[in-house]
Amino acid sequence: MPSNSSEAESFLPAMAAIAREAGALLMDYFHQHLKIEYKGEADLVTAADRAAEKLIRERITQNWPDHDVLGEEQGLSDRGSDYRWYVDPLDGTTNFAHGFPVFCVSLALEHRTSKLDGERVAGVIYDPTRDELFSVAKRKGAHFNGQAIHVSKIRSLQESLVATGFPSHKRHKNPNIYFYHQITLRSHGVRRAGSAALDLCNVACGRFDGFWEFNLNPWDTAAGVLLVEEAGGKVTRFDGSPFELNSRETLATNGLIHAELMREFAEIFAGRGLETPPDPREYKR
Ligand code: 2AM
Ligand code: CA
Repeated sequence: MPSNSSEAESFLPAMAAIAREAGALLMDYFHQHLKIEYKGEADLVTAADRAAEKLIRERITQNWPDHDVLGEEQGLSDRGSDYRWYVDPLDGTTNFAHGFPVFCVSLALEHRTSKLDGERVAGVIYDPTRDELFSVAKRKGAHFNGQAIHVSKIRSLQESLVATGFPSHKRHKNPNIYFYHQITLRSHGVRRAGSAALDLCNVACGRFDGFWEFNLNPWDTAAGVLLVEEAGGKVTRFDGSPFELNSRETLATNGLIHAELMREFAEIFAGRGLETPPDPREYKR
């Protein structure tokens, strides 16, 4: 099958329907969870994650029986196809577990043109708590609930609202707290809402001017990175080199503050120290 932009776009209605159906399923679990409160939290989350991924895999297989699927919960089903789906059935699991309504479903489709080369051609991210659907097809632009979207026009970090995230495990090995500190001092603020896929949506539609995170997995970024790029933004590693799904560094911006954030990151990596904490007489003033 040829991979062209019209073909990529033709996947979107079915992708959106799958994401909406999985989102509705997550909301059923979410409301149950609020009633259950203290009992079986981990089990419930695992059940929601697994049930949503099972549903998504069933729908993909019904529509495209030969496509490969890589999902957060079940790993890779390799059927030898040129097409591969990246499935995050519930991005924002920690939020979900605590009843904090910031989570989503993320689906992306990659077309491999050779053994080494593949490009993401389409993606959807659905936030069932707000009924917000973000969709993207390669060379066909990014959309939010059917309207074309574009990244923000903010030109300096000082005037920017940006976002980052922290992993739920191995936080002691994550250097991001230093970045969080420095960028907080140099911007309007750094939000940390707990869903990388939604953070990327918010860059794409201009609510955030930039986003960065360490160690994300392919299913967290596959749809959102394409969305930012098609919305006119830029996504690279922290040193500006090309982003890949296994890069372990994601820097996504409106393009205009990209170089400035890269310079800040280079300085932090080079060891510019944290300012010492202020004396209580300072911060109470
Ligand atoms: P999840 O909710 O699907 O686990 C938090 O900013 C983001 O990082 C979320 O998108 C979250 O996805 C992801 N995340 C959580 N724990 C992680 C880990 N240990 N390694 C990599 N990404 C993680
Ligand atoms: Ca995730």
